[in-house]
Amino acid sequence: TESSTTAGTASPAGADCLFCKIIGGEIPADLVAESATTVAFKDINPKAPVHVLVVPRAHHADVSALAGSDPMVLADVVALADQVASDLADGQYRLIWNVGPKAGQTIFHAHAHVLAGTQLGGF
Ligand code: DGP
Repeated sequence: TESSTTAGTASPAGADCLFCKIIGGEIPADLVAESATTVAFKDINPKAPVHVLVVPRAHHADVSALAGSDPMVLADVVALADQVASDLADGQYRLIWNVGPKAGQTIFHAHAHVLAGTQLGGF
């Protein structure tokens, strides 16, 4: 028989991937928006009045891997982030992708941070 793959899943969900478990409903999260390819839920440790993580359903380690293998889903993530910023704030936001531990990445399932709802400081 053929080996099974799920359409749109570039690599298998890691058994111990926290965000795969949230997407699969095994671990609860405060969902704020979703699309066919993407989910958005509140960050557990918010750094701004609106701090939402926008996450492709398919497992990719980081945005570099996502961009290389599925740029249309990357566009979906950005579009859902923009929608969340308009729904929960005023449409003005910062979008952050941490890539690698040196950048502060701790969850190795690609995700964009949407920060909004206040005047954000400079870098
Ligand atoms: P990063 O450092 O870019 O890998 O961001 C990971 C984010 O994930 C961090 O801001 C905290 C958040 N986070 C970690 N564990 C959980 C969780 O169980 N639920 C939710 N909603 N967010 C989490």
